[in-house]
Amino acid sequence: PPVIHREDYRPPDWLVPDIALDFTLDPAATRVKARLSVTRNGVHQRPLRLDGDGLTPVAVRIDGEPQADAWRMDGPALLIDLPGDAHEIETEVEIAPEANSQLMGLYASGGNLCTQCEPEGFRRITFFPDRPDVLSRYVVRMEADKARYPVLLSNGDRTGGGDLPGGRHWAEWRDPFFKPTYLFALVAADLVANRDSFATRSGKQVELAIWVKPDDLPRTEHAMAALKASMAWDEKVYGREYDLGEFNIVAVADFNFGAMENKSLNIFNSRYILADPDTATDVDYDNVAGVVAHEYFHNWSGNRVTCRDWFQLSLKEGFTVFRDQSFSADQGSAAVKRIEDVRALRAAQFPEDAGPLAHPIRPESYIEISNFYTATVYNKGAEVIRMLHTILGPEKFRAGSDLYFERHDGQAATCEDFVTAMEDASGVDLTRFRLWYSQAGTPRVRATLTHEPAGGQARLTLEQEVPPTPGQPAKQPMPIPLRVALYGEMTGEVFGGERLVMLEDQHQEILFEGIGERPILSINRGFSAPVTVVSERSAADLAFLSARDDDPFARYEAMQQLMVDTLVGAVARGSADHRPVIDAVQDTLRNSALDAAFIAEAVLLPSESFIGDQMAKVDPVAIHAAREALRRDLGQELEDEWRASYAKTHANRYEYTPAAKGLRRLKTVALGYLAASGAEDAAIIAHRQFRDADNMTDRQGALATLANSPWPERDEALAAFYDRYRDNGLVIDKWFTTQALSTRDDTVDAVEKLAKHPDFTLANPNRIRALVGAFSVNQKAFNDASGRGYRFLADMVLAVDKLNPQTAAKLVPPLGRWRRFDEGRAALMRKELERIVATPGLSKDVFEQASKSLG
Ligand code: B3K
Ligand code: ZN
Repeated sequence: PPVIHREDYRPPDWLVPDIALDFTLDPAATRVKARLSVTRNGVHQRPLRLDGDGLTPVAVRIDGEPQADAWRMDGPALLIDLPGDAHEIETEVEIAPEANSQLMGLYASGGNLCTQCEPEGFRRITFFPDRPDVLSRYVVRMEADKARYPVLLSNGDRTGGGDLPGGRHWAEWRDPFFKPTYLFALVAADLVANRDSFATRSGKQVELAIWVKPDDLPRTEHAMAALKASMAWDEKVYGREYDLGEFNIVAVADFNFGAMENKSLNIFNSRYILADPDTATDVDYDNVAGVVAHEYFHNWSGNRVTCRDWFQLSLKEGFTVFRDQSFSADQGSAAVKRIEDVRALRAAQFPEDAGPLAHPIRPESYIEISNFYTATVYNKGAEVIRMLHTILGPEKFRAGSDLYFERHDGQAATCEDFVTAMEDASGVDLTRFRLWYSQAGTPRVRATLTHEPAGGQARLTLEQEVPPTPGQPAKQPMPIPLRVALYGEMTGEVFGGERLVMLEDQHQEILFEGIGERPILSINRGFSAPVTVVSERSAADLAFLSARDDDPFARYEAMQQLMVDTLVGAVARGSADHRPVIDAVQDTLRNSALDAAFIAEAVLLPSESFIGDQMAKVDPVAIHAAREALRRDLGQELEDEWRASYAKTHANRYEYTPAAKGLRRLKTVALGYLAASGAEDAAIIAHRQFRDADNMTDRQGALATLANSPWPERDEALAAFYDRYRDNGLVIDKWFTTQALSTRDDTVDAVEKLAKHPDFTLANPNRIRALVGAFSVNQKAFNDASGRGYRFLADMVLAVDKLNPQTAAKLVPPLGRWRRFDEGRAALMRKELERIVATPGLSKDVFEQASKSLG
């Protein structure tokens, strides 16, 4: 398959300022008529190329006349030779939404019809130059059976509608804003709406609606509150106001991604809309608010200013993730939000950056762009914007974003445009900062602190190394903003406050004066740069920071480092001194100045995969054993503390507040440690929590503890959970995930069996991710030495690929981690990748992921 290169970008040959679409909707056979006004862009003689994917033209008219010999097919695309500089092109095609298993273009979900166009789904609906730098005004007319599809929605404002003979009806929508194809949307559905409104700061009234199945209506309040909060936040923090009279959100059960920011008609995976205490955990609530905000924020960072080409994806995604992270931080505990975001980055992006699929946040080439909606483009992209915010400071950053929106409103822009706007508004030279857009790989920073008591000087030596990544063997040093503080060992005072150190070179030394006692280094505070810091700090120093650092992230980080050092040591030597970790955890648990949410994060051991990522070769069995041994010791040695924490957090009347969320989190963490301790009554406590819970957070927390256990209560709880929620797909997803993540020795068997469960289906991406995606991050089970986990995953990739290549391709990366494992496992993983690549009829999505993973 052809490789697309960033440097090959050329402006479009033809522009399409206006498009009128006319849909005669039917699940088996939908007619799509398109009328395009096209204008030649520049001086050239090239034909008009209209992308298509699986389309056959029923009719083609040029300036109102059928012109059989003026057009031809070039593979899937339609080519038209045009004499003049402006013409009107009409095409007509027929598509079958109910047969669309890729969930790209127009498809059916739960009996309704909806679209997904980003990145290249529009060409599955009609012939068009399907690229983000062709911006058009849309008029959309649709007609459908009224009983079956009473709700007809598209972008912009509804400008007409009415009844038609034969029980049919029609509606017309107009979007006054120029937009690219990927933001087009249409919905024909039998849904009900939660309606509300929002008055913008200039006094405009916006009608809001969240469309769901009737039974789900009571589960839409949280999303609606989040939408209104997002609208207010974007006005306050970025000065961005909403620009249309309507804003619609539609929830669908079958969706390849989280949600989609189509202009004024967001379409959501229902898991990021629906929430009530009985079916959604606190994490789900947070995700709903975060994704609602993310899609809403795209109205400016994505829609009003869009991307010139798909290599610029991080222009909208990195920036918008940064915006949604900031929004969530402002809604609750900023410290805990930062910890969660860094944990997600380390779990998903660091391994990507260290593996065969590593790419810069602005990739240089791709085979299938859908494969580049990655943690790198999104989450590292957000870290890059955050670094700009740190380097410029909030005022200059805001001046930069204002300039960017003003300068590029209505345009398809580039990452370079964004950085230039930041530079122009701030006066700060960002020449070297641009390396963050072009170089892949997680920089490693070695930090060494020495102290000269006589002269009262401390010297911080920083050394950076950016590891080689595919296609980039040698790297330049990056500008790395590090927030640094030095603590006095005896006094506990910070010397001279926090400093922002810019590490620009490969090697740099920073001198601190007036350091009268031995200093302890606190570095990369707030995780100011997405790097790995290597510093030889003793267990005592880390314990000090975990108890005293006034930056909550640094405090959390010190505890994590202490735990990682202990566990990596235990794996290397077969055992380790657990005492420093136990004492530090005890101090944290007893510290009444800390809130429960922070304590729960801080006392949690790093995941097995994160421990693996710190080692030259991953030994999943030894890591699991070492971590379980430490968990057991922590459980036993601090049993009284865990019981006290549990008792304190046990009060069981549900409330959705940051404080109550923190207590619930700590409660289940304490339960986990009690279970690990082997306490005789742990099974009873877990089962009681499961049975008596008045909310899903407590219930699922208890179920996860039970699912890891050998206790007889386990199967009973899993069966009860299934029976209670058998009609709720999103909760049944949790039932699959909880079992797929189990640390028990029989998890591979269980997962193979669950894949044959009547509720498992390859047609629903959420269900695939719930079982197969979850299993593939269960380091112990997935890497079973037999290779059964790898075989299972490859079988699933191949089965899903036949229906839905995009979702299949997302399952591949865990197999690409083979270099990180022993020869036996590596050979088994490669064998599965080779089997995938050799399969006839493979999609280019899976081909790209699997072939690169072998590299
Ligand atoms: N922009 C969409 C991406 C969906 C495309 C998936 N192939 C979701 C988001 O980031 O808001
Ligand atoms: Zn996005």
